[in-house]
Amino acid sequence: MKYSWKKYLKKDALPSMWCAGCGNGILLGSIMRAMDECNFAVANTVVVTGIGCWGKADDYFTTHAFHGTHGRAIPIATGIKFARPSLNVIVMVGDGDGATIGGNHLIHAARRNTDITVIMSNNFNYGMTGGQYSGTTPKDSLTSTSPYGHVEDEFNISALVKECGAGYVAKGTVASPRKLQKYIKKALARENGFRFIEAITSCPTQYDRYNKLGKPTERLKDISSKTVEIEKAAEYNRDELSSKYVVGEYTDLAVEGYLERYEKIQQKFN
Ligand SMILES: Cc1ncc(C[n+]2csc(CCOP(=O)(O)OP(=O)(O)O)c2C)c(N)n1
Ligand SMILES: [Mg+2]
Repeated sequence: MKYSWKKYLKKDALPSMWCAGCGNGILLGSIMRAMDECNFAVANTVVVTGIGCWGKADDYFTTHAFHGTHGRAIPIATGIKFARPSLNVIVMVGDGDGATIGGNHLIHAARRNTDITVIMSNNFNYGMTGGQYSGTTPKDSLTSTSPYGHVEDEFNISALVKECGAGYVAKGTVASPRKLQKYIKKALARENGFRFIEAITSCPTQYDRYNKLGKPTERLKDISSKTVEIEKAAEYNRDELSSKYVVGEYTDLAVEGYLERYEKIQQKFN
């Protein structure tokens, strides 16, 4: 019973393609444990991904999977959910995929309360393609395309998704995988509305190396030391928050999902 989450793990696909010390494996474990807690049937669940290191996540699930295109995982998942609403549809996107090239799809799915769960692995860069900066790369940090310090401000992507009207939004880190699991379980257990989980993760080969954040174990400690609970965020100013990870539940609202509203319209004509 303790290891019943392993039914979701495609063991033949191991070892994973992720670099040694990458936090994506920790996130994968939190997701599978949360799916197990929700008793998700393998045959009734679809994992949808885009392209990127985290976009390879679908390789490791025994569930149905759709490996989509970069930035377009959310519209693909929307089509799957609307075509067959009884499916559990879980979307896995990177910060480049979901917050940058596909940012428009993310905000509109949140606004519509499309009935899917999106789990973003935020490693603060385009990991797969050489460590370029993305929409979540913190100001002043170093990447392959900002070798002297990043000029732009970064998104707090969870805050943005909350403002778009999503029913459930939470941010956790791979340094606290049980908390992450708790948030993912809450998101998956909801039957409707848009649910968004942002998981801050490590990237030893690109972001962490450029920024001298230490070996993978040191980076996990570094992530913990930069974590601020959302209830305490008001104690910091904007500049201070740029180097912190504000974690917790950003919103937890009872909302009508898109499908529920659509059905109400249909009923008017029946
Ligand atoms: C339309 C399109 N643009 C660009 C690319 C190239 N590309 C592939 S993965 C990637 C970045 C992935 O970054 P992210 O989503 O953060 O995932 P990570 O690799 O960091 O997990 C890019 C730019 C692509 N495949 N398709
Ligand atoms: Mg990334």
